[in-house]
Amino acid sequence: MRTLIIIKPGGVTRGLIGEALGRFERFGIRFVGIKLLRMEKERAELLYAVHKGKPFFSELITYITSSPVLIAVLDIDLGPDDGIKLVRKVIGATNPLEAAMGTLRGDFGLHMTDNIIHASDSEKSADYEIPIFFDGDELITR
Ligand code: 3AN
Repeated sequence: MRTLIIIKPGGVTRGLIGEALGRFERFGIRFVGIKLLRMEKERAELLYAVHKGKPFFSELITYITSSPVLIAVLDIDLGPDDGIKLVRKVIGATNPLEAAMGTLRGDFGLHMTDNIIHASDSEKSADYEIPIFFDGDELITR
């Protein structure tokens, strides 16, 4: 299965790219696409479309567009449900204060907005999010 992660502005500016990507690599997860970019407002609003209208929406958009992010597509030798579960286990709970130590958010997250990393939360989200950032021919095929 394939899914998407985004190392958020705080993760990039704090020098946590290697740390974050390394944790996925150690599971034997392969990267099939990687981009460093500064997200435009339009793409950020597409990514977070499900949160439109929520009180934290504008803060989230301002934050994710504030400086470059690293976007990666992961290829995992698991079915969709297990693949998503594994990635969510590596990143931890949304709120860093509740995320377990040993997870990326538990170890490095500061608060809900600056929680270091985004990951698709379902197969459906991954199928929606990947094409926002990658054309099909930009992803490595085996
Ligand atoms: P996750 O990233 O764990 O899947 P979502 O999809 O519920 O969590 O939320 C997307 C992003 O929105 C989170 N990574 C977080 O930065 C932000 N967020 C979610 N809930 C809140 C909240 N109550 N207050 C501030 N930011 C939030």
